[in-house]
Amino acid sequence: PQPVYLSDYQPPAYRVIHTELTFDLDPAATHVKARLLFERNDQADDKAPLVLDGEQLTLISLAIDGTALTEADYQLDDHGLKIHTVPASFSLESEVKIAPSTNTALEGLYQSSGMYCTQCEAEGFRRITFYPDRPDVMATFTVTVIGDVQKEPILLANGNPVARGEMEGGRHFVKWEDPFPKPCYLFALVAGNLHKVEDHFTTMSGRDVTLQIWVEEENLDKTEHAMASLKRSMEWDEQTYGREYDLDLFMIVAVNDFNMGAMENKGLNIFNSAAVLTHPQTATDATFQNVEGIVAHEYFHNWSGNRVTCRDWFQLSLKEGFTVFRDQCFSADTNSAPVKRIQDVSFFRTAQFAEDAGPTAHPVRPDHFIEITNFYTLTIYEKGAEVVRMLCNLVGWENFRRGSDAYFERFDGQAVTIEDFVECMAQASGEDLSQFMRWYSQAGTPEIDAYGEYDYVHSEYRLTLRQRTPATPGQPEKLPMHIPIRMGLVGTKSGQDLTLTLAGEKLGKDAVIHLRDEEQTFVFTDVAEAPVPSLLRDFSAPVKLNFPYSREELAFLLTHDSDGFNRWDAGQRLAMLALDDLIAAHRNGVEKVMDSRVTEAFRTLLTGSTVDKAVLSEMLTLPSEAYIAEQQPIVDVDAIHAAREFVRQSLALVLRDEFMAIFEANRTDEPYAPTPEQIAQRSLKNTALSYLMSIEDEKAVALCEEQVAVDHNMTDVRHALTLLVHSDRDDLSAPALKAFGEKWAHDPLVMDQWFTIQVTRPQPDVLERVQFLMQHPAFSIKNPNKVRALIGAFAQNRVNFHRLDGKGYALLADVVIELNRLNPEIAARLVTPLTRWQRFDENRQSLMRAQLKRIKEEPLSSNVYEVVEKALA
Ligand code: BAL
Ligand code: ZN
Repeated sequence: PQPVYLSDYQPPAYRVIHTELTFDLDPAATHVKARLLFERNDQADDKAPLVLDGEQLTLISLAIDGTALTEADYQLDDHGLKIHTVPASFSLESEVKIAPSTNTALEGLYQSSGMYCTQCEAEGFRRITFYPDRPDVMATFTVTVIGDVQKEPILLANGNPVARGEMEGGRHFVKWEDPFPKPCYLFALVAGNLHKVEDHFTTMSGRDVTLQIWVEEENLDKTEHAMASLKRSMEWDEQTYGREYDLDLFMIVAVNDFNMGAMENKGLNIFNSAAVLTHPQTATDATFQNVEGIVAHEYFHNWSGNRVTCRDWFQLSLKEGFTVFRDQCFSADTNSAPVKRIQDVSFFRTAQFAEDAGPTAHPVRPDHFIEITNFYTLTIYEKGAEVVRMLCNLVGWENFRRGSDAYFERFDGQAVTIEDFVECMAQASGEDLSQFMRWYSQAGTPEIDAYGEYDYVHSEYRLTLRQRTPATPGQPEKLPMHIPIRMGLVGTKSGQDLTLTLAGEKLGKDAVIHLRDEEQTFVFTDVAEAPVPSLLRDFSAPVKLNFPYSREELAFLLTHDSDGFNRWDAGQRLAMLALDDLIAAHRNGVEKVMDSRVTEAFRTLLTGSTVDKAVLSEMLTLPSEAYIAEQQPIVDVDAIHAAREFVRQSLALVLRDEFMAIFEANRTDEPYAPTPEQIAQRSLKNTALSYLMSIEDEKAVALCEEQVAVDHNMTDVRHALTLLVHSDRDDLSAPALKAFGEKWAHDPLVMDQWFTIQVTRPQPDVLERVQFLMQHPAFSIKNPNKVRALIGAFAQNRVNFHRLDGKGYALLADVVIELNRLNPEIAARLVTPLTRWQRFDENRQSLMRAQLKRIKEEPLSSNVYEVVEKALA
């Protein structure tokens, strides 16, 4: 397979003015008729052929302006169709046949639990009909869906229904019109035996919008939270961005087999059932919050993505980075803002930093790709959102909002580039953002080494910052970035933020300094007392910042920093220093000794803390094994696991009563509600229970047994069951698991949790469990949620996946090889843990490489080929 390059972009020679489609649904032979009105673009050569994408289509007929074409008129291959000569303006009529029932890749039109649905982003539409499948071709659509009255009573597509009727042979049809021009990746069709929940929203200009959530009948009681989230999102986008919904109908459909979380098709969002269905008995707090965020994300795309879309797929972060930033702000406004930030950054620093340091590292705007589905990455989404967040902080919210208004107004109905977006921000603010653009073109995580010195004589604090971005594949040399660093100086005597005066200008007690050069020194004057710097507040830039803090300074920031995020981060840094010592002790076979400063910091948090419960729960949570691994030059999975467990157990032994008191104080009999207050309380209580279970405290074991039996709240049940299964009390966990599995055998989303709980435990029997569970009737390799819940979760189980006999790697490779044939997109994602082989010891490196080479010997999809090729380069 050959890569495509951003630099080769050419506008299309022909645009589609209007698209008319008719689907005659059948599992093995759906007929798709298309009537496309084309016009040649002014700049195009009048002899330019018409080039259409098309894959896995059986062509039945082809005509231009009613005249059938013969084989001499066109050239057909596995990737599409080229018609040699066409007029300047014409109608192309085609009919093709496709087979939804055998479509296991879940791209294009496929069947999920008997219902028909589509996934067209990025390049799935070419599996539906011959078309210029590129986002810069935007057309209005009229779609007629014909189905069986019994099997497909509900027939949905984008826009508004304009006609419906009965047909002979037990068939019926519905005709839909979408008046907003859209690229074909936003096309959607759903047909099946669906049931709806309906509500309404009145927009800011007083229009009534009908809101519908379509599900299988048994899930009708799991839609309330998604509907409430949708209404909150619509209101938030009006109030925050002035964006109003534009159609009279907004639909969400839940499907069981879906490669992504959800898809923002115009007026007809299609959701993975895991990203929309919730019920207190079946979904955890984390799922409730995730659903709220994804519903918001897809809704926000209506403007940032649909009304204004991407010129080409290299610009993917234009819509995704901006929309993730928007959904992050929405969730922060709706829940606990500091906790949202802590959780996002915690995940980002673990997973995106790893991607940015690995063989598949790429810029927020890649300059080439083989398979675009491989670029729905943490870099495009999450780093893209961090870049937009920096832009917002650089220009200030008011300018950002003016820039965003200008962007939506100027480019409505167009397909544009990242430059267009940034230019709106530059014009609204008057800022020079040219150096800032490097965030879009340079891959890798910038590292900043910081050093500070207090001069008692002159009352000055000199802060020196040196930046460096490491080489990444294809980018050996990097230029300095424009990095906004939000900071304060916390007085060691007063414990208060000191006023920042830089070059004679008073900046206040919390300010943003701009690092633009490779090295810069900032001299703060009138600093009345020796300070501890609080740097990168609220994670103001996606960088690694090293400052030689002493443990005492970190303990000081943990209690005195006015920035909630940095208070949490100081605790993480303090714990990391202790963990580093313990990892070294484990490797050297030396007795492990707990750092009493960490214990005392925890005691203070447990007994005297005034921070809110949600933040406190985060502060009491140690860095994950994955995050710790990211900090090590060579990952020693066993030493990391042993060190972290040692800290957990040491804290639990010394602070047993304090943890128990926190647990007791936060138990409640209130009926479940996904409110921020209740979620915080449950989170804190369950964090305490985790510590107590790390020492298998008798009372904690009894509490877990009690909690597993509660029936009204999956958050508590799942947490307690996980703690039992991850403990050595198999006598208790085996019957509890069995009972849970039997009780929820009918609910696929709960069974996903059942799989994950079992394959993430640290005990050494996990590999055999995975093999056993792959034969379980609830598992199917064709369902992406099952693959993620069982195989994906196992690959995150660090001690078991990285077994020294290499069997964990072999199992993953076996599944990747099988999935490569069935669902290349999921296969390519699943292979990721093997691509990180450079991070491990030589023995594991060679075992992981051997599996990558075994995969490479297979006849590979372009998806898996691209990832494996990079990993072995
Ligand atoms: N556009 C793909 C799914 C999402 O990011 O919303
Ligand atoms: Zn998105």
